[in-house]
Amino acid sequence: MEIQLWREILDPYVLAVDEMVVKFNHIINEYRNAGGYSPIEQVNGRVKTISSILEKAQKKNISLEDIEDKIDDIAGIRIICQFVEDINKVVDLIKSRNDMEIKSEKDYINNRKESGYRSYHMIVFYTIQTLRGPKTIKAEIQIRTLAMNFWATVEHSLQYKYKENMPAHIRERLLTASEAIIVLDQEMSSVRGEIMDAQNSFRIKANIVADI
Ligand code: 0O2
Repeated sequence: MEIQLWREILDPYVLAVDEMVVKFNHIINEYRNAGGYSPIEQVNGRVKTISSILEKAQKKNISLEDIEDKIDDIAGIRIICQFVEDINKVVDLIKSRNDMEIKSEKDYINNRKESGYRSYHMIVFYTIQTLRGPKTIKAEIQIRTLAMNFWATVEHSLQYKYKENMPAHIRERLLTASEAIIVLDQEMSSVRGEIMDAQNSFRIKANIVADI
């Protein structure tokens, strides 16, 4: 496929990712400006690269015409939370919006993947406005804690390094690390109230200083 054609296909996804990142960042600001704790710590977005789309299409036997139909994560949003409890809050928040319609959900928090991967996935329909009128695309929203993100980032790099041939002892270590992440998230949850109080009073002080 020609590069110009790819650009035409991917441009709406670029706009959708940009818009969604702005909106989620705005939610963080709304919480913080109200002096509250934001269940969203940070948000990132990316459009899948052409080579990664082609790789996935080949792996899943998807023809080029079916790419938009069958690949749900061309647009990807990653929402990072401090605590596991925040994840459900973010899920509810997304469900309550009228600019994102839920297509499907996967709960890898309570149903950890074989690799040890944990995260909450939502596929949403999102409509953007183009010169040719509205276009609805799909986006994958991954919601996870900072600790889960640490694990997934390291594991993703190792997957990339070893492809299909990750040595068994490394896979075992990653599983052990994934269990440690569950314990870490539980421990952090047990001090969640304390941390939120501390963060709120820090922000209030910082706002007072900024106002002076
Ligand atoms: P990348 O490079 O992050 O874009 P799908 O392939 O999406 O149609 P699948 O594989 O059942 O169907 O979807 P799933 O399990 O919801 O996974 C989609 C994405 O979740 C992956 O995208 C990863 O980003 C992440 N993910 C899933 N499993 C793992 C895992 O074991 N380890 C890590 N680190 N991430 C995982 P891509 O396209 O595979 O990769």
